[in-house]
Formats: sequence, structure tokens, C-alpha cells
Amino acid sequence: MTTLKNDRYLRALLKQPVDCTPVWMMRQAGRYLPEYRATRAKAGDFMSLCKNAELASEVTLQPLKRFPLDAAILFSDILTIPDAMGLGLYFEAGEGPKFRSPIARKADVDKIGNPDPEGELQYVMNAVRQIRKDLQGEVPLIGFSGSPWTLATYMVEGGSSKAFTKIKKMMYADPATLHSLLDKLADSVIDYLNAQIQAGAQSVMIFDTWGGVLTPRDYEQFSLQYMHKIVEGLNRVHEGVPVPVTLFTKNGGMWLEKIAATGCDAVGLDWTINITDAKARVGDKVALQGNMDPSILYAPQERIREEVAAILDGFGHSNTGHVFNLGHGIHLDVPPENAGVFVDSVHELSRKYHK
Ligand code: 1CP
Repeated sequence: MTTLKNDRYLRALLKQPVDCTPVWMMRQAGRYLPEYRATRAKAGDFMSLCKNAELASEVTLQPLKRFPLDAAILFSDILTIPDAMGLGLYFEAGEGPKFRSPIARKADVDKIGNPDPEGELQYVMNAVRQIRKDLQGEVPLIGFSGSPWTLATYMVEGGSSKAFTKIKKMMYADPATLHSLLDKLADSVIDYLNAQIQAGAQSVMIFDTWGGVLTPRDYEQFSLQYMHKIVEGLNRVHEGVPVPVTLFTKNGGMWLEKIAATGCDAVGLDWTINITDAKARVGDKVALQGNMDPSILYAPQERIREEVAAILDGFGHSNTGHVFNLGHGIHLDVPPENAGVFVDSVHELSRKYHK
């Protein structure tokens, strides 16, 4: 299918047979690794790291040097699009991302344009090209974007949020303005992900980290609708090879069938849903990715193995596609050795389900 040395991850997403269950970790390149902290210090700050293709590639490959992971994920961030739209992204020490010019009203939405992936966002495409070169065909590279809803939360709140007050006010008081923002974001995400695919991303994932804060009706109108539009706008085959698409809505387990109905190849699960139930609900319509609670990585190593075994057993024997992952990003204070135990356990304990 491809010239990859290890294509388990792509095969599982396409529901093809594999020798063992593939595994990667959300946020696998990051602050829990001392070598990441060293490269980030060398870059100066987070965005300078994202904008330097050699250093972005270096940190992408760091977790693969430690652990036998089955996929690499582009080192970048979901907030590159709003930054390229002119909102002025910056990071305040210990406070997470912030925007200098958040979106407050219709005139702000009317002002923003669709960033050129090979213009303002060319640094991301350069990182993709550099990583593909440095990976030398070992494992596939995952490209990604935030969902329109999740991007809009940061753009309207001006940064991270707990209560989502400003965006919910906009949603209920002026839904037309929010829809106009979400529609622009969907178009930008389509162009951005298609450019990542063109540059060498072999699969793409959409992170809808904050979809789960919506009511079921609002989720469909303000988040899912736009992810559906993106799935339909993506180039799903590149140079004759399928490019699988994964949608991940954190806390979205109750909407699994609806997410699967978008036509995506796989649905990412957080740990609040039992994978046996999830599989029964989607059948062979989509592959599933997940779903160990990242906090289990604080547990003794035997407990980590037990949890991996329970999730593998919960998915059971079948070729309907399982990519093992954490249900959300790895915590920054997890001992790296525990991540190693996790990855090895998935490979070792899953072989019996693939005979
Ligand atoms: O200080 C640092 O070094 C910066 C921390 C950091 C890192 C390592 C940020 C800022 N972004 C990233 C990289 C990143 N972000 C990746 C690539 C690394 C990998 O997976 O190995 C990816 C896929 C993301 C995606 C991302 N950024 C999401 C969606 C996934 C998720 O975790 O829910 C979200 C919500 C963001 C926003 C963001 N960027 C950075 C932070 C600290 C945050 C979260 C802020 C918040 O909680 O609201």
C-alpha cells in the first residue's frame, strides 16, 4: 500500500489486518520529556520552536527514539490558524495561549481572511516536509488541526477558558456571527489540512477538544456540522494512497454514531466511554482510537499493563480497526518510563487478538 516500514497505524484506521494493535500518544512530544524541554529552551519559546522546521522535526522524532510508537504527529499547535488570521497569538509563562485581538463582534469576523497555507502558514508545511524527510519512511506522519468550534472558543474567549462565557453569549445572542466565524474556520481548516496532505501528512486528525461543553443540539449545529463540512472537503487520497481522517471530540461519547456518520475513517474516544459499548454502537462503520485515561500513567507499572489488557480485551478480536491511544494528552509530569511500559504493553498484549 505504501513504502512505509511500519504501516500498522494506517492499516488499522482503514480496518485492514495488522500483526498487533498500533499505538501512539496524544501530545507524545512535549514537556514530560527532558529532551523536549532542552530543545524548547534552545528555540527560546514555543512558537519559535514551531516555526523552525529542523527543531520542530527534532521534537517530533524525540518520542519515537525512546518508544516503538507506530505514528509520528506533526509538532505544531491548533492555534496556528487563528494566529495566521491576525489575532496575535502569544504565550504567557504558566498561563497558556492568549490572543492580543480576540473576536468580539461581527466586524471582527468580517475582517478575517482565509490564511494561505503556503504563505502565512508555510512554516507548518515546511515542518511537515522536514519531518517526512527525517522519518525516512519508518512510520506514518499525522497532520492535524483544531475543529472550528474549538478554535473559535480560543478566538472569542481570548485564550483558554473554563466556563466559555463569551462564546456562549455570542452563540445565544448572535448565532449568525458565530456561524459566520465557524464557516470561515471550516474553509481555512480544509485548505490547511489539504496543504499538510500535499506536503506529506499521511493521515489527519481533527481535535475538537471543547465540543463536549455543548448541549446535544448545539453540538450538532455549532461543532459537528463544520467537522462534517471539513471531512467532505478533504483530499482523502494522495498519490493513489488513502489518507485516513480521525475526528476526536473530547467528552463526545454520547454522540458517537453522529460523529461516525460524517464519513470520517476513525473516531477518537476519551476514557469516559467503554470501548466495548463504543464498538457495538459503531460496528464496522469506523475504526476507533483510544482510550486509556492518561492518569493511569501515574500508576505502578503493573497497573498500567492491567489497564491496557482490559481495553484490548474490551475491543476484542476483530478487524474493525483499533488504534490504541490515551483518551487525551499525556500529562506533563508523567515519568517517561511509564509511557514506555504503556507502549510496550499494547504491542505485547495485543498479538493474541490479531491471529
Ligand atoms: O510550553 C510549551 O512547551 C507549550 C505546550 C504546548 C505543546 C507541547 C502547546 C501550547 N502546544 C503543544 C503542541 C501540540 N498541541 C501538539 C503537538 C504535539 C504532540 O501531540 O505530540 C498538538 C497535537 C497540540 C494540539 C492542541 N493545542 C490542542 C488539541 C489537543 C488537546 O490536547 O486537547 C489544544 C486544545 C491546544 C491548545 C494549546 N496549545 C498549547 C497549550 C498549553 C494548549 C492548551 C490550553 C488549554 O488547555 O486551553
